[in-house]
Amino acid sequence: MKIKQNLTNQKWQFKQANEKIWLSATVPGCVHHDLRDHHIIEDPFYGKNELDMQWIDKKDWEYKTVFDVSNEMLSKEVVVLIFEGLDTYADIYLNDHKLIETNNMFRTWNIDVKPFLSIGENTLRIYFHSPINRDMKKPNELGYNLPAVNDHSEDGEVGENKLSVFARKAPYHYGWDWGPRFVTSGIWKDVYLQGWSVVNITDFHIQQSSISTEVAQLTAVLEIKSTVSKEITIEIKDTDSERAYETYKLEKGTNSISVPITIAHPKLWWTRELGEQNLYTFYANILDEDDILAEVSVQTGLRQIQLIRNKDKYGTTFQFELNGIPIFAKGANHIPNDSFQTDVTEERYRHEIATAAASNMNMLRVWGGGIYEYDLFYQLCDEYGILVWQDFMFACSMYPGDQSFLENVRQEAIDNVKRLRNYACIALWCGNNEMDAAWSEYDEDGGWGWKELYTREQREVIWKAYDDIFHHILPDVVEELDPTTDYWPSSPMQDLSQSKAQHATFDSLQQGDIHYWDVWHGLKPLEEYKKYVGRFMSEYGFQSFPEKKTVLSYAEENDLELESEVMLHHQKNGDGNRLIKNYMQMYYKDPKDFSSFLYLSQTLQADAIKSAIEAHRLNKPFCMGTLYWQLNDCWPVASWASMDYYGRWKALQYTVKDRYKDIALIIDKQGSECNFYIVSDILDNVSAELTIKLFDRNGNLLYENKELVLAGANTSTLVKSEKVDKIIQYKKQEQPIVLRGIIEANKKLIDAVDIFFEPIKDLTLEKPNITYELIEEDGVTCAYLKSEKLAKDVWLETDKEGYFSENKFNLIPGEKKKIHFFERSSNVNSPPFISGDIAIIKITSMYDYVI
Ligand code: BMA
Repeated sequence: MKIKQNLTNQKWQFKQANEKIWLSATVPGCVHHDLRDHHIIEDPFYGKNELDMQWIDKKDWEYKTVFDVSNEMLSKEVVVLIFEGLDTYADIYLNDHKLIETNNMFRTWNIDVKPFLSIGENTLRIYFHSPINRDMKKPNELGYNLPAVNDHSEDGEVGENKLSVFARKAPYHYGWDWGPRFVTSGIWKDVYLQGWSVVNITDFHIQQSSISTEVAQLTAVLEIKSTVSKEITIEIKDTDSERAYETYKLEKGTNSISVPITIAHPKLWWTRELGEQNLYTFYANILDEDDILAEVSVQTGLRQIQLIRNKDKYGTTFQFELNGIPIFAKGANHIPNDSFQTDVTEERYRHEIATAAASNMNMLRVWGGGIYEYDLFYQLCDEYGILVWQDFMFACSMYPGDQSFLENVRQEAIDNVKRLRNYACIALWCGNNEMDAAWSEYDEDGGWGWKELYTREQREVIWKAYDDIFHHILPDVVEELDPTTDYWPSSPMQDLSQSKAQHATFDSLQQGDIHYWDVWHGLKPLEEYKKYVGRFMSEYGFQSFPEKKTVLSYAEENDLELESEVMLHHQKNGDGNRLIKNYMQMYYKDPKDFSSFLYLSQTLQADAIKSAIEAHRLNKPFCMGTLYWQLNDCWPVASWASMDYYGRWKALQYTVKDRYKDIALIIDKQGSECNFYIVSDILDNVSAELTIKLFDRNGNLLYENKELVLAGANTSTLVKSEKVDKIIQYKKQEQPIVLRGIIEANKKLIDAVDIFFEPIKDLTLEKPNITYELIEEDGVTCAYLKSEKLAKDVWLETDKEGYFSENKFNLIPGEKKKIHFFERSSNVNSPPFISGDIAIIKITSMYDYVI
């Protein structure tokens, strides 16, 4: 049987290569992390510290550890040293013998080390070359810079040299329009020794050939290494069914073996809204008579997931089907949770994925400028029923195409497809982010103006590299190693054979996936979200600032103005603050002060994304997915995120939770008409009572109408249209009036939505006087809130970490709203959120923030 000796989490040391003194180090970790622990650098996220830390990536660094090797380990026929991740250009020495040089952060390195080990003390030393120095000559050698629009080379003091494209290293390390530039080096994943004799199972894949509720036809594909040629029996079993046996003659070397498995009446894996997240554990044992020579296990969920692109009356569908059921994808784009990935604890991952589930999501896109995520991320998505759209790690750049680069990419794809293909959540492999659209090879006038910068010959070379990677290498790896999962070359793309400009145009809405950025980068009004609805909206976004407590983690009280150096430093989208200000002027009255600006930036972001989500959902099934940009942050910053670096929910996170409800009422005002839609993501028809009430600011009921409505399963149904002038018969000076639409089924509230008839900017709000009572129910204290006057966008604050059952809601005089609190749990053995006592420290609303 194989044995493992972990070399992480033991005594490690590090030093700058040309210095003498070794200091203690943490592995897994990175140089920045260790320098910070030794107070050689300060908090990288504070103030403008980022700029003082750019020297680190221009130095070489060394790490070493001394470890004992046992007799038992050395008695094994094969001993391998395995690095699950090295960031990035590393020379590995074992007892001063150089083993290999590495050049890809995303690959796993397996090295046969038995000849270089001795019983007792051994020294492992890793020499990290500066990723900047290593690649510095490459633009010159190439004769030009490759496009890399988010590479902040100037912050990194390397002028125009866009080096990110040369290193197979997380693109966001070099800066992004929400992220700082910290080009790290280090051992960022586990490292261990593995010893085995005779046979070893090095890979175990459960390929899901055909899945239905009656039967699952599977193939267990094993990669087995053997030191002998010999007959063995393979036993495959799962959590609760029959065993399958297969006798096989192993050859010396690497063997690939397929064993068919059938499971009758399998318990299928479903997304959160559709059913249970049933998971199976499969075990593979290699038997030699009665002895177990090797064993391995893997967990997966049985499901069929497909991207369906069929011609229909509008164009071509772009929808995921799970076990034959069309899914409307509700979710967000995920970026790495930290500039220093090894700081992301298990608890932070759980918090993120539990937040996605609590926000009624069923899909996350692991975007291509970050990392192939840790296994834990996908395990949690499997557990919570959240699909993953998985990009390969290429974004907003063009890459070199020499043979060694291409081969490196191919190996990277093999490692990661193999590592991730057993997760039930993996719904799609996507080649890259926005490269096809930015380059736009087949549309001379399209794209971001990149190809125009190159000569005809250079253009050909650059496009050939693109074509090789995204139309050959990556799809071939997916086809070979994960043939039941679809591949899509780039996001966004209209079709497999052509590309148009990134920004949606009316003629591109009928097919493919869309990144719609004219609202925000193009300063188009929010109403445009309604016009540009495509088949699958894989990106669109709107920025806001984090809450004050988070701002104060990087700024001092006297930095608290929009144009201060520190605030500008924590806004990486050059135009960001101007855009927030412009939009705020368009839609809101002026903020009273800086704190008000922070609050209003959040409500504005929530209002913007709400209108996009509603437009996308009510167009179901024309549109079958909405993934806003972006769920999380990698440091404290102004960004498009719905939850900040500390995992604190912005107003948008609450709005998403509300607008992603599996059954939602959407009121769409079109001119003088109000259209009431019920959008359902569940598989039963919904018969509900729709109530429409109109209130004045004192809570007087001006109008009420109730009727029974029927909404279709898994679609959007227009259940009622009403002329607005018919229902609003009030005098102008009595505004604001609010229309509340409510849907109930079996006397249970399903959804309630408010709309106002005046633009928010024109609303005359009065001091609301919000009060609350604390009441203990089911062992926890919750709050009942009420207000004397109409209160818009009520915002509750607490000093605990966690989330309220609702926030950013309106209070109509006369209503009592019950709010409870879910506390973030620091204990990974308990659920990520626990129902806890509410402790409100502040209640405000729009009235408090505007002039
Ligand atoms: C999209 C993303 C990111 C970027 C975001 C905001 O294009 O793919 O590259 O951070 O927009 O500009």
